[in-house]
Amino acid sequence: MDVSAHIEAVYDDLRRRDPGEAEFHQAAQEVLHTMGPVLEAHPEYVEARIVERLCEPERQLMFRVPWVDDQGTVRVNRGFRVEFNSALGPYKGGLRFHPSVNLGIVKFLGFEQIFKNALTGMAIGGGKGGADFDPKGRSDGEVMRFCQAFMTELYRHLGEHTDVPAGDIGVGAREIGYLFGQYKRITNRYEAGVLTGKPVGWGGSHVRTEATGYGAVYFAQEMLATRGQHLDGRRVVISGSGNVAVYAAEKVHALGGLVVACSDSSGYVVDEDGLDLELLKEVKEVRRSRISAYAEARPAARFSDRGSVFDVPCDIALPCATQNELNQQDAVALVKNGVLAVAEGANMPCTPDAVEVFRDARILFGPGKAANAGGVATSALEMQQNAARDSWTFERTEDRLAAIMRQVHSQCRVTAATYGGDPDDYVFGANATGFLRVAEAMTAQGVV
Ligand code: NDP
Ligand code: 2IT
Repeated sequence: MDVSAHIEAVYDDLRRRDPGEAEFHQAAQEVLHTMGPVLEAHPEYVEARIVERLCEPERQLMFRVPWVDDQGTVRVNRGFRVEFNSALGPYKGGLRFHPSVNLGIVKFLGFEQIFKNALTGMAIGGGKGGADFDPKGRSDGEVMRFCQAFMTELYRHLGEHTDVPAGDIGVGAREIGYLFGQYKRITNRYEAGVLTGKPVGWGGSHVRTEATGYGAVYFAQEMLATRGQHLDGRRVVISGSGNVAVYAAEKVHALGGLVVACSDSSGYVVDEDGLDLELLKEVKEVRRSRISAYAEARPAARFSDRGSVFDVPCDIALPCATQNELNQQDAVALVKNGVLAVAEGANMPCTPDAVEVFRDARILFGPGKAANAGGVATSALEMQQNAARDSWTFERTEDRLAAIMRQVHSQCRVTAATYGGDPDDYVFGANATGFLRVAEAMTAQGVV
């Protein structure tokens, strides 16, 4: 069979059957258009329709989430869980609470998660979920009642061997706590391994909070090392100021770099002295305030709500906010300002034409499936500790994370080279490595 015709047919079919799921189409296209050399080498995967099966989730759940706000008003949100692929292990992936959440976004995230999770080398399948609930401005009581209502429906689909959610945008330790409490209450079972991202005091893993950001910086460091460069003394720009952004910044500073800007959806701050991370955590994690409050508290910093954080000159850019936040124009500005490396802390933050700009300029580019895999990998470490009723030290866990990120990085390069590509092509390397592992398992498990 003609491989490119096969890929085209799968993609056309997917768009026809799921119109209006723009982000899912984009994520699928990004993988499918790199699959040629792999499928040429493995006609058995074409024969077994692996690509077609990968693009169709094993199960998609959508449910009503009714709850009552502090004024006594009844609210109705929509909940999602897409259980995409379980060839390698239980469905694993975060929950996103954000007003923009819809089925297409959950599917794009779940699809990416399959390859990312495979790339970590761990025994986790791919899934994702969330709700179109907006936690901004909601009291703790409202967030708790929402989480309880959400779990009241979702619990029946979860289990440490079935489906194990974690956090994502709008879901952190507070939400995981409320979700776990409700799961425990309904099932009358303390199943620590049913959710990851729990606080360390009751079943969580050290380093899970930091893992995605730290891991993205380790990945950037590995990429730089291939060109004899390092982070020390480098200027770094980070988008977002949530979980991934804050801990990426922390690791950059620990390795001698200087983070000069970060952002949220209202604008960005520039702080030429290097971000004050204690202040940033206080503003974002404790006060749950806007990023402008950082600049108000620090005279050396300035806030802007015009243009893009990526206009700020830097050596390394780490987009850590959300999908399609870094467009072609941003990429051109980064290249013009001499950027050396871009590592995606977020999922699919760079638009396809931005990635093209980096590729043409031979900028080191780490796609999210590889660069942000440290978060889910540490979730898998949390599952291991829960299964063993064990708790590792911070140092031991961080060593494991660092080793996993080195392995993810080298695996991307090796696979790219094996299939006749450029070892610097981390996009192809990540997609192909993840695909091969899942395809082998799916083939062995038969047509299911
Ligand atoms: P948080 O909710 O902690 O932070 C999200 C940050 O991104 C906030 O600063 C937020 O700003 C900003 N943001 C969100 N949506 C938008 C938007 N539409 N436009 C502009 N800015 C936006 O989430 P995380 O840090 O956990 O997640 C960030 C990214 O990393 C996501 O893409 C997520 O999928 C990905 N990721 C997360 C992992 C994890 O372990 N948490 C693991 C791997 C990837 P504001 O407050 O103004 O909304
Ligand atoms: O996108 C991601 O990898 C995450 N949000 C983390 C998923 C997880 O299960 O830890």
